[in-house]
Amino acid sequence: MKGKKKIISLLLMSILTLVLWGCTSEPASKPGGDGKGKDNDLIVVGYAQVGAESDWRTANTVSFQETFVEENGYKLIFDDAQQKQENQIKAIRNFIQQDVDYIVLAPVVETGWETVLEEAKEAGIPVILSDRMIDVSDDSLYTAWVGGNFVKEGHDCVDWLAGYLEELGRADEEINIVTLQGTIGSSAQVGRTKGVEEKLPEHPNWNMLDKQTGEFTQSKGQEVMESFLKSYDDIDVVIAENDNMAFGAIDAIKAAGKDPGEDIIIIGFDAVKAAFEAMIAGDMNCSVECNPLHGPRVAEIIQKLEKGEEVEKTWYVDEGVFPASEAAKLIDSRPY
Ligand code: GYE
Repeated sequence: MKGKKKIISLLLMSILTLVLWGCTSEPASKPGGDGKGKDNDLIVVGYAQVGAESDWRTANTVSFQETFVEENGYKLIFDDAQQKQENQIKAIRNFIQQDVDYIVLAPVVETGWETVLEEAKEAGIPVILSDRMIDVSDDSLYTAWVGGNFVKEGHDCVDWLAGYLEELGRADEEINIVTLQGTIGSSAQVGRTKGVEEKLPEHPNWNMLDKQTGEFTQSKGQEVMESFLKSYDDIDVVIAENDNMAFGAIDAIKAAGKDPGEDIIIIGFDAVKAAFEAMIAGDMNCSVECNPLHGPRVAEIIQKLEKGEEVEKTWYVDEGVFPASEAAKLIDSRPY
């Protein structure tokens, strides 16, 4: 009896020793790490996201959430700013307070970032811009930017329309266009509007009747299109600066008893899956691609920085143009 008790207490003691040893032998921080000792060995990334206004944005969020996972060595702190710059500034200040390793910012608009980015710089936290650009005189306020070439997308839109009108035998007709613009002051809006405007003089028979913001959302796109349809009875083309506003325009045109894709040519940007569906349904004519899958690209930049390597300041993503004639063939291969 006595012997058995002794063995049990010896066993218990050795288990206790093992447990205690296990607790204290955890390294305080990763080998070669910065000694901050946060979340064990994980690289902490704060992402100040614009919001959830479009299919593009959702795909972008998912791309970050799937990339910056523990298995890949990251902890992601995600913030949805509901399309408000003040919320993004707050989020960045929170990230600084939490002493994250990297800040990723998808800036809702281009201006007004100096103060908060100075604060990040002073805290020694690298800022990587994703998707949209910022307008600052000191470009040391961010480490790198990755996104689409919005001006080129605008050019591609005009060139595609010119080719399509030619195909339809309407190249010399008077063509009336309206534009549903994105969030005013965002790079995606500024660039696409500029790209289209730069090329308009090549087509003196085209008139830009009106431009107004639809805030990149389907509901606002629909609302603005309804008012355009009331003001103008001879619209030939809608340029929607994202697909979701194009979907809103399609609904407004149908409600007005017209046939989108036939009576009015509809062009969107992004080339999200739902745009391929709208093209297959005959409601939409073209979408100019803008790739949202920036998660792995930002991770590549972070990995380089972790190794102390130099990174390129500007990373443009390759993008195509997808007309309705190719939609059925391509829809299944679309990743977003
Ligand atoms: O086109 C739009 C989104 O900044 C490229 O933002 C992005 C744009 C995208 O809401 O759908």
